[in-house]
Amino acid sequence: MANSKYEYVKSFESEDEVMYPNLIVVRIDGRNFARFSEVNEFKKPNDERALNLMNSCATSVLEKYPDIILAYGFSDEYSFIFKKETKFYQRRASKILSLIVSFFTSLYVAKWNEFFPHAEMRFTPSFKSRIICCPSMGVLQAYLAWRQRECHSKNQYNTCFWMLVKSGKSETEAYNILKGTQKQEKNEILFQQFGVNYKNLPSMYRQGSCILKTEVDETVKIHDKESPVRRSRKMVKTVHSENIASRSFWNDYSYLCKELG
Ligand code: DGT
Ligand code: MG
Ligand code: MG
Ligand code: MG
Ligand code: MG
Repeated sequence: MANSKYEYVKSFESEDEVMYPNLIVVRIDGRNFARFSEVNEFKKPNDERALNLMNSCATSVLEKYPDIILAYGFSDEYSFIFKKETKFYQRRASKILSLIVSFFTSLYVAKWNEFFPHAEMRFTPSFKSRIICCPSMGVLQAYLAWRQRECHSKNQYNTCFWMLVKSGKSETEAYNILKGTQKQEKNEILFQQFGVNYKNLPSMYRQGSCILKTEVDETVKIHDKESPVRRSRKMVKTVHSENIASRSFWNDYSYLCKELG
């Protein structure tokens, strides 16, 4: 109610606008997915259904909110990147965070059956979220490279770990074998003991998933008798084989630089 004697409490709301020109990134991450994945019997170390479910939810987020132009995710996490000029919810962190994380969680529950048609969901999922405020595109690129490196190192470790366990080692033994090993040593274990070339594993597991908003030109004919018209349409696409840290990624998708730089 306007001008009521109680309205002064509004001044106690915390100010949390992400100041322009900082870039807004929202990262969501499943809460206690170690347990969620166990209870729902996800395949180890990667369950394609679970990853595709995450990707599908993230795609829906991009389709719903035009200002989100890029997303990167792996395991139980996703980062959403807003275009630099966004005025979404007056750039207020708590509004943006709560909206994205609650929408994502609803999608995860609503889409579950599409990806796990024969398995009822056990254990209600929840996600937490945070805002990362990147002062420049260089920092954003470093942020994404960091998350992708995290994807790589976790996946390489988990791949080794579960191969050792499946070959008969106990979890403690597998843990001790891998303790302190470098990347190269893990690749050697995979190759020498299991004949697996790490590079040949699916890129979605090794490098995560990148969801991009691209503009495609299409020709449409509205009525049979009229001549076709060209129009551009925003399309959301998912790629797995990208090295986000590389210059070629940012060259290939140079329109992103226009929206972010
Ligand atoms: P948190 O985020 O601190 O509440 O705790 P967690 O347990 O969610 O830990 P986090 O986010 O560091 O690690 C993700 C967990 O989710 C990790 O235990 C592995 C599990 N997970 C994610 N994707 C898969 C999958 O495709 N298959 C299996 N088996 N596990 C997965
Ligand atoms: Mg988690
Ligand atoms: Mg954690
Ligand atoms: Mg995680
Ligand atoms: Mg309301």
